[in-house]
Amino acid sequence: MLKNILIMNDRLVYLNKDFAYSFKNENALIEILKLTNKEMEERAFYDENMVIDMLTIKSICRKYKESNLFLALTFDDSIDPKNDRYKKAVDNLLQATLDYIKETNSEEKLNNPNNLVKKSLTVVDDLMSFLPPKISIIGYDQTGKTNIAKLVLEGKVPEKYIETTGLETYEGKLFDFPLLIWEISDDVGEDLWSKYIKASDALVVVLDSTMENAKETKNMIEKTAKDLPHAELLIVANKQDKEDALIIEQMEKTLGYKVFPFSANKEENAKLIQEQVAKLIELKSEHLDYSTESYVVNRND
Ligand SMILES: Nc1nc2c(ncn2[C@@H]2O[C@H](COP(=O)(O)OP(=O)(O)OP(=O)(O)O)[C@@H](O)[C@H]2O)c(=O)[nH]1
Ligand SMILES: [Mg+2]
Repeated sequence: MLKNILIMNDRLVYLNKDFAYSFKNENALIEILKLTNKEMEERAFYDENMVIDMLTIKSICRKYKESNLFLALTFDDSIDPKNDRYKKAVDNLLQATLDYIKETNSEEKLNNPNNLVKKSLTVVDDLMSFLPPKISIIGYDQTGKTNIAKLVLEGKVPEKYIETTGLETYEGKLFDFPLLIWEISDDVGEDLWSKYIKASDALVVVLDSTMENAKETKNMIEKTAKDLPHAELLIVANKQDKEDALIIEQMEKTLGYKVFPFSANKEENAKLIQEQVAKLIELKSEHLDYSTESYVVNRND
């Protein structure tokens, strides 16, 4: 997913749009990119794509000779810089920046990146829809995967139950942020299942809060560690409204992970799951309260 767009010229930042926390210390990212800009200038790299790989976070940087503009896109998944759609989106964004600089002669406006963000929002949206986060929802039959996907993207509970076979994909927005959700059935077979969850930015694992399901889901979670060792997890103990639902402590003991108690059959619970999913992908939004409890599991902590 795309995490950050930065356009600058020497120390003057024209546009800095964060979509998600790229680093625990956000300033560190800006500082690294500033150094990269300086180095590219010294080595006279122009009109070139350059990919910097900083652990799992990648940045594609481009520098334009005529204007000395430096652009960096930071994302946490691999993208082919030669991809035509990406190239076109980057060109559009740089062109919007150049136009903005040309028609803006006040120093104050140039120094206020928000003005450019407002002006180039459609171009930024285009880039975002090109690289949205992908979340996979996994779990056994009838645990509540579809209900959760609909609550996250539409805030609604489906009117009637329809079985999902194989793969179902949903596209929508979460707090105005494009999001792709894949609901993956466990009946697709191991090979296909592994293929489908690849390139997920995060995983939502859904359980129906029974002991039998908790035991089998533990194995499913272990399988994901092989395909996606760095993806963070939200483990949902669904159907907590049922009288025979396991209590959370029992589920956490069986699974060995923190779980999020939930009931996906009520529309008024939409905000609760939306907030946790937003935390799962480290979404930045003024509608989000980061001080509330997070149930996100990071296996690498
Ligand atoms: N009581 C209760 N029922 C729920 C809850 N969440 C989902 N359900 C019901 O459980 C059934 C299955 O829900 P789905 O969301 O379709 O589950 P799924 O995992 O997508 O099912 P498959 O795609 O068939 O594997 C539906 O009848 C839902 O209404 C919940 O929290 N509480
Ligand atoms: Mg389903």
